[in-house]
Amino acid sequence: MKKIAFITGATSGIGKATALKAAAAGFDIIISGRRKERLLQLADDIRRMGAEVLPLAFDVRDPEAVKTAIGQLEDKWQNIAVLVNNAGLAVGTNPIQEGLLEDWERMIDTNIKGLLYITREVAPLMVARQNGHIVNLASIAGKEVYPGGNVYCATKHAVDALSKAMRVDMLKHHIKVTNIAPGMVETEFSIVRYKGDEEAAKNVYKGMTPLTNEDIADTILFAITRPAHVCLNDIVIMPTAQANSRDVNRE
Ligand code: NDP
Ligand code: 8X3
Repeated sequence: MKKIAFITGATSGIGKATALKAAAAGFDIIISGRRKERLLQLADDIRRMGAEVLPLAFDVRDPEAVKTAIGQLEDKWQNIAVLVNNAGLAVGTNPIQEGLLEDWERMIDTNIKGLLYITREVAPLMVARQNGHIVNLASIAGKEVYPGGNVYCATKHAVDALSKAMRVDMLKHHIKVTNIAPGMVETEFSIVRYKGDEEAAKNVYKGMTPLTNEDIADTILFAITRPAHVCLNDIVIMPTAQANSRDVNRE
């Protein structure tokens, strides 16, 4: 039987690339996100690759929706070997004194609470089987802070802490936890952060070569295909042109 990978935030960017690469590597795939049409299109693409796929459209911020979607999984789909907690976003770059509560709540509800709701439903399935691997998409924003990053950085510091905490709680259940902390990856991330301002989003990567969604997907695939006794705990990955969140070599 093929292993099952559940990837949240698969309608775009890192999640989409990870779903496609995991399907190519022989996993059957559960994909989730809010944009149903994109999910169904991706599901078709994955099916054409010969993998089975289950698209689940829901908002990770809605605990009841999360519970229903995962609680109603058929037996086959409950055997989730790998959970990739990828759904997440940054909204806004205001300094703290000008922060918008609505932006803060979207980030906290998605990046921390959404990740927790998903994990709360999937982890017991893994514990019951005494096997599994949870991959959390954190960020270098979970290792450092930078101007205007305030609440986004706080949410990713929380993910970093939760990865460590999950690893401790999961230890006796033989479940691996991998924290992935990328630097700049050109996806829809900056378009969302700048609320649809594509020019501002483009400028983030001006004069430098950012990582691609495929670079991160390759890294995730490497982590989830190690032998049973090997766990990559924490992976920091940046473009060659980036040293940290502030030092970027633009030419
Ligand atoms: P994208 O914007 O391209 O993709 C984000 C994904 O998250 C989409 O599929 C989106 O789906 C999903 N998502 C967002 N909010 C929700 C929600 N409320 N419910 C369900 N799904 C949701 O960005 P990336 O691929 O770059 O981001 C993926 C992860 O990687 C995020 O956690 C991000 O913080 C992290 N990251 C990104 C970096 C970057 O530079 N790009 C660097 C470091 C970390 P939909 O809108 O359909 O719901
Ligand atoms: C995304 C990377 O540097 O914009 O998490 O915070 S950064």
